Amino acid sequence: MSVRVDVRAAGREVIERFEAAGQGHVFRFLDDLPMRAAQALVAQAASIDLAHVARLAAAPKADSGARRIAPPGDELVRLGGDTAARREAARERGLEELRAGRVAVVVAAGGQGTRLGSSAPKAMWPAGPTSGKPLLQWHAEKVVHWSRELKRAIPFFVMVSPATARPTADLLRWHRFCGLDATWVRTPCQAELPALDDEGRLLLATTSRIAMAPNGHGGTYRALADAKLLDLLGDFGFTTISYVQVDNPLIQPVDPVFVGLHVEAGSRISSKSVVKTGPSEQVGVFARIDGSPAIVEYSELTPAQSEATDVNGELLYGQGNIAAHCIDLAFAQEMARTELPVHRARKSVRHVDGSGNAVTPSAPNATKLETFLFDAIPLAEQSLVMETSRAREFSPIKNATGTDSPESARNDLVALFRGWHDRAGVPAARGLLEVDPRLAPDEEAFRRLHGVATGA
Ligand code: UD2
Repeated sequence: MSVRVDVRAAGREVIERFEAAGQGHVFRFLDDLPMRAAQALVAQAASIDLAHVARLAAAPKADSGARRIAPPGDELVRLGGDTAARREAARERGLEELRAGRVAVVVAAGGQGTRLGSSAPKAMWPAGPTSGKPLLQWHAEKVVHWSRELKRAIPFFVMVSPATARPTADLLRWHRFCGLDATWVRTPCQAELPALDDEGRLLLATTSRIAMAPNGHGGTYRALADAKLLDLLGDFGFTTISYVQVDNPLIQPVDPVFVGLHVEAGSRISSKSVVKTGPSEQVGVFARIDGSPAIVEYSELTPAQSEATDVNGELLYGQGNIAAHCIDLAFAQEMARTELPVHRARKSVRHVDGSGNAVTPSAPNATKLETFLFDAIPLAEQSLVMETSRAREFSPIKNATGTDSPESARNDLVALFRGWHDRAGVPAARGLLEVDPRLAPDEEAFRRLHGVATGA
C-alpha cells in the first residue's frame, strides 16, 4: 500500500465527515503531500468540530435584531466629583483583597502584530521608551512591583493562541519570567476557529493547512478553564481576575481602587472606561442593551448613535472601552460553560486557490468567527464601569503609524513619566524618559520612591 493511501485509510472517518459536510475540498492536495504534511492535515481536520462551526456560522449575529440601545446608567462611576470619596474608600478595600492573596492577573496576548506589519506576537513589541522592554515584560514588571510590596506571589496568566504560544513562552523563559515567581506564570492557549469563504467553505492557508484564526478574547474563559487554571485559583482562595490586554502599555494590571470598587459593588464583571476622543474613535462603548449594561463594539454602532449628544453636548455613547476588567472567579467559571454570542468579521485571509497557488486578497474575502469577553457583561446580575484617565491608562499599540501606534504610545508614556517627575519636583532627563515599572508602576509609587508625600 502506498504512503498516501495509508494516510487516506487512516483518516477515512475524518475525510468522510468533511465530505458529508461539503468541506471535502480541504483534502484536495492530500495525495501530493509528503507523508508528514498529509498526516498533519488529517490531524488538524480531526480537531475541528464541524457541527460547532456550522452552528456558530448560522447563529444570529451578535448585533442582529432590534436591540434597544441606550446610554449607560448607574453602573458607571465617573471620574472626580462625588465619586472621589467612594474611590478613596475602595482603595483600602482593594489593598485588603490584594494582601489576602485574592487577586490574579490575566493578560490577553493571543494577537499578532499584523496591523503593525509584524508576524511576531504583539507581546514582543518593544514598549519601554529607552529600554525597549517588550510589552509583556512591561506588564509583568508592574506585577513584580506589587508582588514585592505585598510579599506574596500574584498569578500571572498570559493567554496565548497557537500562533503566539511558542514565542511567548520563549520570551518568558528568556527573561527569567521577568522576575515573577515562575510557579505562578502560565500560558493557557485559546482555541482557534476556521475562517469561512462567502459560501461557508473552509479555506486552505497552504496545501496542507486549513486557515484558522483565534476564537476572540471571549475564548479566555474556556482557555483558563481547560488549562484547569480557574480550578487552581479557586483551590488557592483567589476570587478576582484582573484582566488586561497586552497591547496597552499604560494599563495597570494591579489596581487597588478598581479591585475595591468591583468587590464593594458585588460586581461579577467590572470594566474601565475613558472619555472618547470623538465620535469616530475606534473603541467599543458602554451602553445598555435592552436594559442591561453592555459594551457595543464601534463597528456595530450606527453613525447617528456614534454622534448623538446629550443636553451638555457630551457624547451619549462617550465612554470608551479600554479592555480592562475585574472578573469574579465564579462568574468566569460560569462563562466558561456559556456559549457567548458570535461576531463575524470580514477579513482578508491569505489562502491557496484550487490549483494550489497562493492568493493574497486585496479586499476582505472571508469571515472570521469570534466571541468577545465583554459579551458576558449583560449576563451578569451586577456589573460596574469605572471611568479612568486616558493619560494615565490608555494608549494602545495597534497601527504601524499615526494614532494608536508605537510612536504615540511612546510619546504618551514619556509624557506620563515627565508629569510624575514635574509634580514630585524630581529632575528629569530631557528627551526620552522611562521609569522602571518594578520600582514605580504608578504615580503614587513614584512619589513614595522619591520620598514625596502622596497628594502633596
Ligand atoms: C478592542 C476592542 C475595542 C476597544 C479596543 C481597546 C474588541 C472586539 N474590541 O479593539 O472595543 O475597546 O480594543 O484597545 O475587543 N486578543 C487575543 N485573542 C483574540 C483577539 C484579541 O488575545 O482572539 C488580544 C490581542 O492580543 C490584543 C487585544 O486582545 O492585545 C485586542 O485585540 P484587537 O486588537 O483585535 O482589538 P481591537 O483593536 O479591534
